[in-house]
Amino acid sequence: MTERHESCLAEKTPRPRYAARRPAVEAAIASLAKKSRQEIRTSLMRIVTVAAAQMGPIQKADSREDVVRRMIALMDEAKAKGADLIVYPELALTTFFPRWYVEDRAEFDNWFEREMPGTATRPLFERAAQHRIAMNFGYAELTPDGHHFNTAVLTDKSGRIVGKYRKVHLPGHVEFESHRSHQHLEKRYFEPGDLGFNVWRELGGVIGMAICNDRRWPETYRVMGLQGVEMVLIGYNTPSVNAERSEEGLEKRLFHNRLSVQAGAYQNATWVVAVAKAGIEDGHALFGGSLIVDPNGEIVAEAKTEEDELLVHACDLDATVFGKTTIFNFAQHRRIEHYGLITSRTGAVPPPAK
Ligand code: CDV
Repeated sequence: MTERHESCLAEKTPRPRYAARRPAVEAAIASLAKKSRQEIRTSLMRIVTVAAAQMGPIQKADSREDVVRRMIALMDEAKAKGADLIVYPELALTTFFPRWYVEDRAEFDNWFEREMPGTATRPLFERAAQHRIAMNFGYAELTPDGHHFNTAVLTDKSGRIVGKYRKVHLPGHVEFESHRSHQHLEKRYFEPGDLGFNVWRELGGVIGMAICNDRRWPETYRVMGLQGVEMVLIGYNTPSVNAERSEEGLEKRLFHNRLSVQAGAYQNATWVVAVAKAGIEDGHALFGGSLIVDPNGEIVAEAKTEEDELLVHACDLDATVFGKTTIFNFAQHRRIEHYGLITSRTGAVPPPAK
């Protein structure tokens, strides 16, 4: 072989180029080897298998440890069913305490968490990391500087908190109101959230959070829709009867629940996972009806009980693409020059009477 021929062959050999790429290729292979089959499938196909973990009632006397044990049992079941993400209700660690009127601020601080995870919740985070399952749950947050929020967190699959949301729309009232069949004192216990409606890149998609009453407001979904949200996670505690209209019972309340969630999903071409705390808490009824809604606004799974109950669905995040690029292609069709009142006016002001 001539020298010239040898150098030609040397030029053609892919070895030097591969050698340069080798560390990256080996790192990719090593990281793939660490992933489960489920995770590889998820990363290639943008499937997020979500478990909506409806919870039955939590009584005033139940401890955080009791509740966390129930949450872990639901998580074990979710993992066995292949879930990537488990979604628990609003204020998942306690009874829905804003129904109780208390004068003494110190007394009601017992319902709040000063750290997350704390002693009682650490086992939940540890189990999530062990299972490699992301989670979302709500709790009452007391900040180091004394602020009270109705909060939800999102963790990644290693149990690290990657996102926090503080409830913006607080229903109810501040003082005891005797005309109501039950009290709903969220405005007494909490300040309105100060973080806005953010989204996070997690699980191969764009994930957002909201809490309970937020689900009834189109602005909630649209602000996240404008950030390309593909899955909205919402926990709730909703009394089965309207405190100010006793004839509005369970059926109508469940209808409004579906209506709000389905409209939010369809109009923003996003998955929505809405999860209840349900059943009779110290004599007060909360409805169930947890549901997973697809980006077309259709219900793909719905709870049947008012107990701890798991709904599992494999959500294809690419199912959001059609709506986002056609009828709800915001960039193409929205007319923001006509939407000013939405951010400049809070209450409705009808035109002057004739
Ligand atoms: N926890 C809530 O925000 N509950 C309200 C009730 C009071 C109407 C809800 O919108 O479901």
